[in-house]
Amino acid sequence: MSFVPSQFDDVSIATIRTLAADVVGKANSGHPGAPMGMAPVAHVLFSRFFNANPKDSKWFNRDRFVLSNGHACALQYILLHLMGYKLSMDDLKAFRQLDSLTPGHPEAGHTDGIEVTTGPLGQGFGNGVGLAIAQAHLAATYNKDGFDLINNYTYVFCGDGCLMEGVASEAASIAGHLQLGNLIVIYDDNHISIDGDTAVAFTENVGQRFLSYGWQVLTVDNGDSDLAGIYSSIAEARQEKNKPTIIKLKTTIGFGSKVQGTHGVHGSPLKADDIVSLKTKFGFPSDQSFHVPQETYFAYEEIAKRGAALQQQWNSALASYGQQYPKEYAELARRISGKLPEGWEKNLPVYKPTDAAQASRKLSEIVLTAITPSFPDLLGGSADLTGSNLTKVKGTVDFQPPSTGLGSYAGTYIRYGVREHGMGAIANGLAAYGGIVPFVATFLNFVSYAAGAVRLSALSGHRVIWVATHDSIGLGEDGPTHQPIETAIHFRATPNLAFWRPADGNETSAAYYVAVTSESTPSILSLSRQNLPNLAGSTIERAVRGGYVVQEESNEALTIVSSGSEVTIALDAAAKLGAEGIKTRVVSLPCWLVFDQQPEEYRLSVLRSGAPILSLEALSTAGWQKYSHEQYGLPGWGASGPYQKVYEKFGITGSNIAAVGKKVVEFYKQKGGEVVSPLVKAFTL
Ligand SMILES: Cc1ncc(C[n+]2csc(CCOP(=O)(O)OP(=O)(O)O)c2C)c(N)n1
Ligand SMILES: *[C@@H]1O[C@H](CO)[C@@H](O)[C@H](O)[C@H]1NC(C)=O
Ligand SMILES: *[C@@H]1O[C@H](CO)[C@@H](O)[C@H](O)[C@H]1NC(C)=O
Ligand SMILES: CC(=O)N[C@H]1CO[C@H](CO)[C@@H](O)[C@@H]1O
Ligand SMILES: [Mg+2]
Repeated sequence: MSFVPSQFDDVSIATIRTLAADVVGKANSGHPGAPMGMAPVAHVLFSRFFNANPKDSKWFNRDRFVLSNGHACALQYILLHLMGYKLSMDDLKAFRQLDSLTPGHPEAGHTDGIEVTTGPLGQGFGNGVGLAIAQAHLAATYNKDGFDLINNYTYVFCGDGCLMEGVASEAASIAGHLQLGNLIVIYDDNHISIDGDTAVAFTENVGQRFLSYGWQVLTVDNGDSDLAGIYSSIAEARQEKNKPTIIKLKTTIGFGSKVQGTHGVHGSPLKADDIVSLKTKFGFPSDQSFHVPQETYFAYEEIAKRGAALQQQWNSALASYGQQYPKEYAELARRISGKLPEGWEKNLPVYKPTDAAQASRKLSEIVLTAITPSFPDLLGGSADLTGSNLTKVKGTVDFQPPSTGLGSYAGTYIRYGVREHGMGAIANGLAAYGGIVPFVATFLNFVSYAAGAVRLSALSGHRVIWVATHDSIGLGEDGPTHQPIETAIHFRATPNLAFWRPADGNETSAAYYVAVTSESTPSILSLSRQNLPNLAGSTIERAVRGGYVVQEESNEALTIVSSGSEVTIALDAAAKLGAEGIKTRVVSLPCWLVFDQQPEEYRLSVLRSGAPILSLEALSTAGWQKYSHEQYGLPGWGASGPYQKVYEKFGITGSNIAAVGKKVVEFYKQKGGEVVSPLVKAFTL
């Protein structure tokens, strides 16, 4: 296979370059440099190799494309427009304007053809690794002799910035270990980032780094015009089935501009006279903006036709597969359609009040063990804490390259290594691929390491489930370095992220139920290391509302609202207060996001007016003001010691909370007047 030039190549590349200048110029905002520099590789990749059907952007076996250097999105929008995705010339003209389909960085679920949200550098690289894992996994699970149903590639563009970021290094390291031959990264090696020449901060040998990760490394010395060289490097990358490939593509940022090769063209529109000179240089009419020659549209229509034909062939292959392998077909078709396995939720365990106390991390393992056999979509993994966080269900096989003898690509358990941030970005890619429900595990404290990826799960609506164990000072001896204090409020403040802190077995099942059935919301399940008794009155049906009354009282003097491991302590305090004639209700509030979505009437019945509400959690009290009049929690960092001693040190015991509760009741009695629920407000957002 060698490069066959087309009469349309030069004009197409010039179209992309001049359009990039116009798109950014009209918005007077954006990044023209990388799109102009990467125009040739984009053209060669999409015109010669890329398999996708612009008229059906969700076709399952399409190649996946990720623009990890998301600031270069003018390039992606232009390509989508030329290929005939649902993105018009008017959309290009509305670049970076309010409510347009062409926002400042690519957003998944917003613009047709965008697979993952990018812009925070390095994330897209990690997503690409996740997409490639999903592809390899589904291929190993469903392909049969003569039926290569899942066989496509993930292509990632990235720049210097992405390769400086740790998240990309983590993902690259595991991609090399996993021998992901279907992953092809094209590195825009233009020697420029915002501060200028990369000589000021980035002088490592990137090629050697990736070689040592186990990647194939290819170099194209002239990415500005050597189309044949670009072509043969991509072709070579596709030939390598046992290693991911990175192509170091040397380009000139802002190619064609008067300021090409400088950081001046990274993130500022070209000056008007520069745009005129650029168009003249490429033989385009200098007095016209957004000019697309017919030849360019023609060349890109051919790409779309090829994609449509490929999908048609694939559909008939899928139909014959259905004849020969009806069972596999039914399952694959279900997964492609996004439906969950019929009746999976019937396997969620329930507990009696008399069942033994267990750690919620253990309860989580019991859930996973119960649901996994009839839930092939689950693709789990842990950042080197498998034994502690109890995420590997007995009998599951590791996802590993067969040559290692450690597992297979059909395996459903990923050994992420100690790479939380990479794991989070990879899980976003797994979710974005479709057909997979990823869960990932680490200590709650170290979910913060992955916060960059977690916020993108929430922004993009990826169903990623974090099994986050050791969730408070209750982890005890490991001490303040491992005790998450601020973590819950950080993630509770993140829009569209369900942070669950279940208090017992039924609540843990409820958390899993909501996490799995919330298609467009990631969840963090915050789980205890220490044993928790089952609460009389907790049921899945009640807990799925995010908050409910676990112990009712009429004409109460006090309500204690709590979550997770502290609900039992709240109940203990309530019993002590009750014995002194101070009637105390207890509310369990395992998930703020879900509780906030309940009807006002329900919320006001749970956290009602008439008596003060005291919150209790062995974490920072920040945010609890929304649900309570008074807050008890940790004033600062935790401490190292046996966990009961640590709880005592901070006064989180039944007797101290009873004393605090008494003080609260006294205070409000003295103060006089009506005690109104903190949920009663002039407005809510
Ligand atoms: C995590 C993160 N940090 C910082 C930024 C801000 N930023 C956007 S582009 C950029 C420089 C990127 O350089 P490079 O990838 O080489 O892009 P080029 O200048 O070649 O287009 C920076 C620092 C970001 N988008 N994401
Ligand atoms: C990608 O999928 C199409 C359609 O199934 C197929 O024809 C093509 O060969 C695939 N690409 C590779 C490299 O396997
Ligand atoms: C858990 O839920 C089941 C089913 O709703 C219920 O029968 C049981 O009593 C609940 N367990 C506890 C501890 O409340
Ligand atoms: C199912 C599973 O792998 N469970 C393991 C969890 O971790 C403990 C050690 O902490 C092992 O004993 C279990 O076998
Ligand atoms: Mg650069």
